[in-house]
Amino acid sequence: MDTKRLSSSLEEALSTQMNVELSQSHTYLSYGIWATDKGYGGIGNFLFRHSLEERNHAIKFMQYILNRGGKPTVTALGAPAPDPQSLQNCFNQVFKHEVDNTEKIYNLVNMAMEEKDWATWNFLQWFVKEQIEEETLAMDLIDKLKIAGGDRATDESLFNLDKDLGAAEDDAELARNATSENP
Ligand code: OFO
Repeated sequence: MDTKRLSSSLEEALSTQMNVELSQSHTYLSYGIWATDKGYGGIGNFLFRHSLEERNHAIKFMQYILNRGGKPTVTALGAPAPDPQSLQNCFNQVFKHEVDNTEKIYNLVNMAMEEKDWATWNFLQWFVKEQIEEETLAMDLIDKLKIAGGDRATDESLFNLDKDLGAAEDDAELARNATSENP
């Protein structure tokens, strides 16, 4: 008996996204190495943690496909994105990767809606919310560097930024989670 509860096209699209998450993880790992090598150990650590998060996203896709009776396929990983040219460029690229990924998630949501596959649509809502957080986090990186002086930041302000990011929360605070007690 066929117990698969996913269409072949969604099974393939979700499997592709699993591989996209793995390649995001690959790129953040590479950016982390770049930052650490440049002497920004805190920023490197932040990027390594982010790389791990992306891998966890891949596992979430893998598990969902398996739970619905499908079979994901791990494909060859391409080369990671090239090393950034500066911290500014690194943070801009992180933001761009996240926005590109949001587009991909939205396409999956559209597919699930067209197929009226509400289980998959519901599963994907976790990623819609996650992408809001990840885009906010990337915007925060850009803002923090701007406050530190951007390309003209002093060594001292970069030292402090590096220290802060090394210890930063991985999740961005979202306005919708604010309460009057915890604004
Ligand atoms: Fe950065 O995001 Fe995964 O999904």
